[in-house]
Amino acid sequence: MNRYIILCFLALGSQTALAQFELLGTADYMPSGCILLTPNERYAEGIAYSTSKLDLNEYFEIEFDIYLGDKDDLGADGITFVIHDDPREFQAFGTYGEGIGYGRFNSNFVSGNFIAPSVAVEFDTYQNEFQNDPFSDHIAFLVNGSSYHTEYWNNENQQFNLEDDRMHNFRFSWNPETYEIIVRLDNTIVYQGNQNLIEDIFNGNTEVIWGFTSSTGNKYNLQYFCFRRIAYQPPSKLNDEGFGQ
Ligand SMILES: [Ca+2]
Ligand SMILES: [Ca+2]
Repeated sequence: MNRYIILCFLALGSQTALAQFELLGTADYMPSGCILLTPNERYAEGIAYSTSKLDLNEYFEIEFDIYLGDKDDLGADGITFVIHDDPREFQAFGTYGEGIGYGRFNSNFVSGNFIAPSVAVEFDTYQNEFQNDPFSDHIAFLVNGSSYHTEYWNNENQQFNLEDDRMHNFRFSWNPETYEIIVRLDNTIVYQGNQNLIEDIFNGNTEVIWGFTSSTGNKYNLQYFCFRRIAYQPPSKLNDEGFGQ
C-alpha cells in the first residue's frame, strides 16, 4: 500500500503523467512519469491500464510517446495499444513473446491467454512467421486477441526500424459518428479504417478499458510509453481543410 501511495504521488507530481494506471507484470512507474512496460530483459511481460475508461460515444484523440528500445537485430517483441472489454477487466493479459502480451501464438486456435473483445495497434519489432510478420518492424491493427494480420504498415521499407533509441509520437483517434479510426506515428497516418467498434466489437458496450501491453522473449528491449494528452473534440473545420495539422 505504501508503494502505491508513493507511486501515485510521483505520477501526480509530474507534468506528463495525467492518468493513473493499473500495472501488471513488469510494468512500473518511471521517475519521469512515463510507464515502464518491459525492462531490458528476456521473457518479460508488462501491461498498464488507465483506471479511467474510455466512452466510445464520444470522439477522442489520445496521444503518447513510445520507446521501443535500442537493439535492432537482437531486440523484441514490441508493444500494443489496446482498447478492450475483456471480462478480466484490469487483470486481462495475453501471451508473451510474439503475442506481445495481447494476442496468442496461433490465430486458428482460441486457446491460451489473449485479450478479447478488443482492438489493438501493435508496434511489432520482431518477425514471427505465424503472425504473417514482415522482416521489418511494422504497425498493424489487430482485433479480438489475434496477433495474426494480413496488412501492416512499414513505410514500404524492409529496413524500417523502431528500435532506434528514440521516442516516437503515437496518436489514435475514434469518431463515433463516422466510425473512423486513424492511427498516426510521428505525424504520418499508418492506419485508417472504418468500423463500428461499439456494435461490431464491443456488443453495444461503450465503456471500455485502454492501455498498453508489451512483452519480450529470447530477444528483448527496454520498452515504455509516456501519456501526453487526450482530446474529446474533433479537429476544427480549419484542420479538416488542411490547415494547421
Ligand atoms: Ca527493428
Ligand atoms: Ca512479431
